[in-house]
Amino acid sequence: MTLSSFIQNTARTAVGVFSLIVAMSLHAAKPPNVLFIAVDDLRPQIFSFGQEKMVTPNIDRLAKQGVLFQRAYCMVPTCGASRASLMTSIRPARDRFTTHLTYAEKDAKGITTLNTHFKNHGYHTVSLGKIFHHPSDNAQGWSEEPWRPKSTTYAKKESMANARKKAGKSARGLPYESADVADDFYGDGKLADRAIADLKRLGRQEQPFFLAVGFFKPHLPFVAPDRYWNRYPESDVRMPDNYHAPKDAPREAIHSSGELRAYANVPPKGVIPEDLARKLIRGYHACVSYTDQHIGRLLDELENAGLKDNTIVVLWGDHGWNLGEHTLWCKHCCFETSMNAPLIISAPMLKGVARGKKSMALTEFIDIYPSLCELAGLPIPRHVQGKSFLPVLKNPTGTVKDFAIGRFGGGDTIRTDRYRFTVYSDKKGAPVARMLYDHVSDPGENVNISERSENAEVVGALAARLAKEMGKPAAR
Ligand SMILES: [Ca+2]
Repeated sequence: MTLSSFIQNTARTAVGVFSLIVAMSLHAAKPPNVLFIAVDDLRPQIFSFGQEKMVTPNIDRLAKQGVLFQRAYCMVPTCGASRASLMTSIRPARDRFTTHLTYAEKDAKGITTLNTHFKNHGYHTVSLGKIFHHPSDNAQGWSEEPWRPKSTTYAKKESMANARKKAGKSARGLPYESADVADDFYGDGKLADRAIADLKRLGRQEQPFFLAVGFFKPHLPFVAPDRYWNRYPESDVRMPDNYHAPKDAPREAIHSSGELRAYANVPPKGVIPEDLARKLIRGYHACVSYTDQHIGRLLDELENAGLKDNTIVVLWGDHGWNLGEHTLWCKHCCFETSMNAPLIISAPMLKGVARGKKSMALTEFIDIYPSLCELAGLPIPRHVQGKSFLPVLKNPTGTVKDFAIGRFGGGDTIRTDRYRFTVYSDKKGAPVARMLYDHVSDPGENVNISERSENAEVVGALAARLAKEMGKPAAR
């Protein structure tokens, strides 16, 4: 170790110890632990979010312990970019956080990420599974090397048969699989086992922990043990009411569901046939229940290890997912189905934080960072662009902001209490198309009304608001 790095490390440790003392004085006892659960591609397809056919008793149990955000929105509906924005609390822009392969440390150089901030303030931080898209991204912000389970994607040989090769590189098998295997056959079962072992280990330490557990399902392919599929009889599967593009929507709004088409036995173009669509919907539901089971095991372990009362639990899906709505599959678009994602927070150690309540407050995923800081008694870094929703946790009928903004590709989108408005721009930033949906009369976003003369004033106001609040390009 060089002298300067020794001095830096010593200084960082001193800051960490000091912050821990400050945090301990804010919280009568030990500072709260954080169990940070990310679920890849989880839309609010959950019983407690109003999906009555879903079997998700464990996520529902967490909702009863905390506050469920019915209108939380990702910043970018694709894995790496969404996570980078959430973990930095910095808005995406046309040149920042743009793809599933985004690195936070490259697009937001020098920014202290959420995990790093907790580590710098005395927390033992651990990353299991998928938190950042790349395990190496901001790896210095974890107290231990990020860990991911090793497993095969499929249990059955035939699932890989006829795998489709894309551009001569990757070969993908079927988009779904139902197999008679144990829960720990697939990666997420192994991940839950490791997370439980770590909860036992970390719970015995004096140091508070920030344990991040990122489940990989319900991301494609929809592989799950058959008993989870059996919770959703084939005859009960319903196609979405709007298995069609919205009336008068611009062509920029609809993509070709390319992520799905990389899998075997999926037609390369055209509307996905209904028999395949039903299998996909059923498979997605099965994977949600499979993940719910793992989450239940983590919640059980919190109780068994005596950690429940002093652990903040936050659960989020990294973005929404289209299950055929608007003919779309996967994410990558500016519709509500792609932007809206689940968020639940439980903080039992803090007086005044509600339990078992649902909030309709518009919430952005960049708000998670400052909220966790406040809940844990840590300072909020100056770079943070989100706003703490602690007031909503105390009063779930309240709000802290009246919009949620996100983007994907050439589209920038704003959700207000009543409307979703989207502008598509060309590479030079000139607007080329737009969409307006009135959620009072059209919650499914089926009729674009942006070009109707009676909406000119609303469109003008929303366009101005969007331009004012959206992420600005990175400073050069
Ligand atoms: Ca994802």
